[in-house]
Amino acid sequence: MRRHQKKKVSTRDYRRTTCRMCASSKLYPFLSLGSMPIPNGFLEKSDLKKEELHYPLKVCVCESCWLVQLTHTIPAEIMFKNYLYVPSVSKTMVDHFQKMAADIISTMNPRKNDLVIDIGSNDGTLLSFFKKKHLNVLGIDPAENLAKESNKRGIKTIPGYFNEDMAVMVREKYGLAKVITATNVVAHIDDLHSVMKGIKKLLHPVGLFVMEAPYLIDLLDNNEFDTIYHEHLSYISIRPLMKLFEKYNLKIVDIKKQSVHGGTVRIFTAHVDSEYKIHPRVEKFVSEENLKKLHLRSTYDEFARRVKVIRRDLLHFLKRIKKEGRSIIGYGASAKGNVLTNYCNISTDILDYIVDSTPYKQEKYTPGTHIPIYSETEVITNTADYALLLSWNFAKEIIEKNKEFRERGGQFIITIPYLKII
Ligand code: JHZ
Repeated sequence: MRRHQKKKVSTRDYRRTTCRMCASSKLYPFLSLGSMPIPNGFLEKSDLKKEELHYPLKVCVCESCWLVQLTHTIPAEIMFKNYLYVPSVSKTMVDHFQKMAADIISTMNPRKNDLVIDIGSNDGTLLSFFKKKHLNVLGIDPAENLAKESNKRGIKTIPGYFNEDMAVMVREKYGLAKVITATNVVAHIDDLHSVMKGIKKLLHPVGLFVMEAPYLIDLLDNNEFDTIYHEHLSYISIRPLMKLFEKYNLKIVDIKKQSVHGGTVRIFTAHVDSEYKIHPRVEKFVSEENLKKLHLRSTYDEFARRVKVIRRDLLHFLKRIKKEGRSIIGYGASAKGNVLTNYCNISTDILDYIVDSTPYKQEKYTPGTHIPIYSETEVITNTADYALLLSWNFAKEIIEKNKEFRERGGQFIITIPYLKII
């Protein structure tokens, strides 16, 4: 195996001592995934010999507000300035965003030319569906490469971070927003209070703020430990979030469960004095969180125990089939895949390479484990016996489009929620 030049960042650097939501110092650490590079830190061939920074990856729960969060906060500039993840390469995500736009439009009937703002707009996929319905759209995203691409495609995008100052600037220039969306981004933001202040200032009196985030209950129930990584500073559950919104005179008016990303919640929020009624579903989510004992240490300890079992079983299986002379490739160079491979120390001694549909990732190497990434067409010509599914959240889409691989005897290895070979 290739020798990697690791440089471990001290565990004292970037360490949090208080909860990012309620400022309590009662943080209970329950799982360490070790030390690894940032999950979207893909490398060029010329980078492979350079030193690679490894940051601690450890998760804790606040015993005051019960927000699950990382113990270390890596500065956003390190992670998001040049970003290679785009949702538009996955049909599942494009369909999902189309339905999400339709859901929001039917919920609040915005008028032609009303303003829709997407925080963390990535390549503008979600906004493109609002634009088709004749709404004015504006994206905000720190990834300069993606903002440039979106602007080229006609989705006006400001490169930058959403916070209170950005909200004030946008309000002055573009006016109040009838809809503000934020998919898979609130959990990525360190200063949640500044986000809330920004939303409060930018949201029209009858507007809706609609966010989506992977749901903590699914993460725990389905052992989705590989979705724990440096970008995800918080792991969203409703009870702590509700308190945060209340603090800023915002109210959660509805929550809808979605299947993407291993189980996601779509949360609709409005000004507290707006006419939106609170749907009974909201209370059901709160009760469910009590039933699931999200307010007990033992829930998290038990999860951490299961994670170690998954690693042990997976490594045992992979080593056995390698010994039998079988070849294995990886499928989907996702951020979560990079967590799994780094945590399990899986490199080119086990995986020949990884295939991925994202053009930006192809011909690059995975962070930490330095596995080469090729386009998906490699699977068709390749004779691998197994494909380790590193994007288990797209299992259906990926398995369906690789019928030929299975017809000639290839098998998929799925790790989450438990080891399965199909
Ligand atoms: P995917 C991203 O995580 C990053 P990742 C981010 N931080 C976040 O919060 C979560 O999403 C929610 C490829 N693929 O979506 C494309 C194929 O090759 O699970 C992607 O590289 N063929 C914003 O990176 C990867 O798999 C296919 O047919 O863990 C999937 O990455 C399909 C469907 C996907 O997210």
